[in-house]
Amino acid sequence: MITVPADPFPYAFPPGKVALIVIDMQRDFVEPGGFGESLGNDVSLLRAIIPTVAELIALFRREGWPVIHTREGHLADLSDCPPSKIRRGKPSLRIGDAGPMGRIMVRGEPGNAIIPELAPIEGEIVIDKPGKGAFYATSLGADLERLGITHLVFAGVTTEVCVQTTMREANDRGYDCLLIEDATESYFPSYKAATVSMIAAQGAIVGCVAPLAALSTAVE
Ligand code: TIU
Repeated sequence: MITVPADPFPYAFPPGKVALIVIDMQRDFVEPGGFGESLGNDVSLLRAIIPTVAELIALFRREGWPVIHTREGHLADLSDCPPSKIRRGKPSLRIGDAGPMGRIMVRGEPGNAIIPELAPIEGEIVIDKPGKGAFYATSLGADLERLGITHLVFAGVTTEVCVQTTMREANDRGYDCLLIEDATESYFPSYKAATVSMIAAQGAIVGCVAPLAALSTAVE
């Protein structure tokens, strides 16, 4: 077992049964001109975590542990996108509209791609998900079972939306979860702070939380 100092107690995981899930580090959320900015958000906040996420991915690759990437997006005919999701809010561009990086949140469009700094490499699983949670309507559960994974480490955006939803889905399915707090970000700093705190509250009701340095030192 490898033990990481974490909140609210040390997070122990068996190497060989752990995977990293990097949530939605795609151009639509992290680059200007995408869905995130169309919702009125400042994407520079999210861009600040890119070097930390890259370091976390490099650690997993070095150890030979699986790295799984997710992308939120929809089929070209939007048949997997609930009308309520399209209607929600008053974005300058809605899901399916043509934007500077292609159709907003549509699979295969340039904006749906993972940012080049964190691009998946040969052999890494990429999960295309229509929802906030990466387990809903995807192969993720079956993939993790096939790989014999019991412990999941999380990074990506946004902390209170897709990261938290996926961690809760994972927690309900029995996975032991760790959130790397400096490898996740929100457009709203107070939402990130509240999410990090509620995940670890009540004896890690959703999972443990630690900075990347704690994991790196434990793995060395
Ligand atoms: N990936 C993800 O979190 N999807 C969102 O729509 N997040 C927002 O914060 N809007």
